[in-house]
Amino acid sequence: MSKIKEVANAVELGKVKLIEGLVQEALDAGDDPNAILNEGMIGAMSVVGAKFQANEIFVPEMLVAAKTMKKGVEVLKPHLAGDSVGKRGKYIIGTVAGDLHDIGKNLVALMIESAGFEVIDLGVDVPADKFVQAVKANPDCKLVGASALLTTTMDSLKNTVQTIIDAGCKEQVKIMVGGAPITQAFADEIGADAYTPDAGAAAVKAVTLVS
Ligand code: B1M
Repeated sequence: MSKIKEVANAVELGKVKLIEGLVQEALDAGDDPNAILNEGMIGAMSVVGAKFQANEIFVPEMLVAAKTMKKGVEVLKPHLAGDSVGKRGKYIIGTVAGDLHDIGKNLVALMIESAGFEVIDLGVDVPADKFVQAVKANPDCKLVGASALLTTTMDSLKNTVQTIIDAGCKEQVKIMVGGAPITQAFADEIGADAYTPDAGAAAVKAVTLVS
């Protein structure tokens, strides 16, 4: 079995204690860190989601898979991130109110940081007002990213964008949105400036938005 497949199996089965060693072994074997992330860990989370949907596993198993992935990403982090933190300015990011999913948001934050931004991470379940407060507290920040993973929190994303607009912050910041249920059409509909489907594309888009 390839090392990447072993990493994927460990995430899928929630082998928290084994994951760090397996990711390190994959790196030592010369596997590309991006392939370990995308084919190994993100791929495994899709399988976890499908099993949850099919009632084959339940919330506790999803949680332990998420915990396993987070530990694995910690080992990968130095291999994915660059060393030019902050040179492109600040980037405020958070998962919208009502939504506790943070793995995708954390990956976006990591890629954004590696593209040279200083990331201000507001965490999960972030009320729209808190985004506004953060924008106003950082007048030199030009980008905000908001993540939503549930179809039920798409409205919360819409409210977040509208609250930022209503607070008069659009002069200062551009708003980027993303997350599994989000589409370009939805981003356009709610008045976001940019939608990207994944973390890598978010980093590329962020650079173009401030260039
Ligand atoms: Co939840 N969950 N979950 N969950 N969970 C999903 C999202 C679900 C699709 C599973 C399923 O049914 N197949 C489903 C949503 C269905 C829907 O909305 N239609 C679901 C559900 C139903 C729920 C609960 C309601 C379950 C319950 O309690 N009955 C509950 C809701 C809690 C809440 O938020 N209020 C819940 C809870 C949880 C856990 C806490 C157990 C755990 C999260 C732990 C954590 O994040 N710390 C969890 C998990 C792990 C998942 C799945 C299995 C994996 C999510 C993940 O991390 N994916 C997920 C199924 C799935 O995604 N296939 C599922 C990997 C991650 C890298 O991908 O987050 O999509 P993703 O991020 C991507 C892109 O979306 C994009 O880039 C990222 C990487 O490239 N992206 C952006 C994300 N944000 C972006 C922002 C950007 C740009 C791109 O710009 C700013």
